[in-house]
Amino acid sequence: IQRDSRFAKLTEKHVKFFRELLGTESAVIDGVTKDATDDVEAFNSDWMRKYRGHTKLVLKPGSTEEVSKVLKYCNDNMLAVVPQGGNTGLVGGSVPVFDEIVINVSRMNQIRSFDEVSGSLVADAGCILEVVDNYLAEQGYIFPLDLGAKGSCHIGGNVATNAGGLRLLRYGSLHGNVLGIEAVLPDGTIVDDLSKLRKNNTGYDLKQLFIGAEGTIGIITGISILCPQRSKATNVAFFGLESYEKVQLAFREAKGKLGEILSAFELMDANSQDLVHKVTKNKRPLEGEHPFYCLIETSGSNAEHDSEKLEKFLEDVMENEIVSDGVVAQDQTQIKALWGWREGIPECLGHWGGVYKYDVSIPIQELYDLVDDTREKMDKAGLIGDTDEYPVVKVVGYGHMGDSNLHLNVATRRFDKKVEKELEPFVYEWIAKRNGSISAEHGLGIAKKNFIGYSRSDTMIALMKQIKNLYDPVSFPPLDDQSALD
Ligand code: FAD
Ligand code: 2HG
Ligand code: ZN
Repeated sequence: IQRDSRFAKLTEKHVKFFRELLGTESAVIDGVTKDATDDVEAFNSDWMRKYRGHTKLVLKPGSTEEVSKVLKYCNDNMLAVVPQGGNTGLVGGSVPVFDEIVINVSRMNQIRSFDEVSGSLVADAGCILEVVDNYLAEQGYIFPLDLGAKGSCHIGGNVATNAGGLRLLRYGSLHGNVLGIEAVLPDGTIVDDLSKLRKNNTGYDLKQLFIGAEGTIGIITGISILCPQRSKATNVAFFGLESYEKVQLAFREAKGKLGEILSAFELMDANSQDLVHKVTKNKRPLEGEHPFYCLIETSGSNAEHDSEKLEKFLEDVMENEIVSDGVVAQDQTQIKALWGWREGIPECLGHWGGVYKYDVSIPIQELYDLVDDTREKMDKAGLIGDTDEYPVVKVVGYGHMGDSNLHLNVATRRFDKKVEKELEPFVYEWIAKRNGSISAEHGLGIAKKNFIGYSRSDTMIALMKQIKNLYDPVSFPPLDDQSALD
């Protein structure tokens, strides 16, 4: 794709305006009026180091009013922008494609209010997820979303991507938990829908449009969210299983026997654990190796009651030979260590070079077939092997079994066009044939944008474009069909 020349090029005059508007030194990082390219660089590349833009300006407004003034000015002056939160997104949506101005709300990082009775929290979009969760822990509450990137991602970024994470099975999607949103539209209009109400059937629920919109229709500056009470008792068990059929049986048993206290059911295959082991060198939780592993977490209010349930579950899955081996964490340190074998996968996979990531929803019975089929394809093409001449290290499958959400990762020694050609559109066609989704939780970004048609009909795409054009009317005709969703 080419830069649309109708967007203006950044000049010193523009930078001067932003400097006067935002004031302090830390609010504007620019490589236009001064040589600050190093500072700007961190904002130009994504977490995977797969996508790289060429911005010369990063703006960090400190209030919703400032975001509004920035966007209005950019709109009036035809300056392209990209919102960026913690920059942990995995589809290249948080970095500029060309020279778009990065708008980062990290200076907006205050908790605005918390209601200890209802559990509703109102906070700035730039708050870091882990910081908010630690604050909530002190009040006996928990943020209804948890994910491996919690130490860096923003809650605004989480809402913008409608992140799913490790406990969606228990707490549900952000579409259900977010009570209100404050956002700024491209023309500077402030959307003041920061309701704290659980129920509000007065007209369209417009905030839903911003959840998962990936910043395409506005910048989220604040959110209001319903937080559940933090469970007093948490248990984590880690199992080895001999087949994917057995994993499915274990999942059914877990839902049946642990029901209301089940808070996570995560799947990891042997390859993923092998790579984590190679990188971390940590002692494996179980003796020997197994084709599949799963991590089960329970969270409840009565430790004794929960342990009893878990014991019964363990007894059954062992007796019926559903699981081959298992271990239950005895304390917080062990809980953390077991979670490390799951949460650490994305980071460890990057160790060899590039990773091709596919985050897909598939009917649960067929979930793992995609990994086997992809591995076979790589093998047939002669691309996978143990030595440097092969680009692919391993084809790995893991993910949120509880949500039928697989993460197919192809760990490589380098990003390689031959590998990409084998994977795409193969993976997307495979998904479309099963009516799955080519993006379960990470979004479209730049990586999946052109493949939306594998999961959405032409009618649905046209409706989405109408909404995009309503909130962000392009004052010139779009270059082509695709550019309307940029
Ligand atoms: P960014 O990466 O900065 O941005 C993501 C997108 O949102 C971009 O399109 C950006 O333009 C837009 N955006 C950001 N902030 C705003 C805003 N204030 N207003 C409007 N638009 C905005 N995702 C999951 O769903 N589940 C997981 O389990 C999960 N685990 C992860 C584990 C790791 C180790 C990593 C690196 C990523 C993981 N992710 C996961 C992906 C990622 O989506 C989340 O980390 C997170 O939701 C992104 O938040 P962020 O603040 O980093 O957003
Ligand atoms: C996870 O569940 C994240 O760990 C990241 O969604 C998945 O890197 C990936 O493919
Ligand atoms: Zn995930």
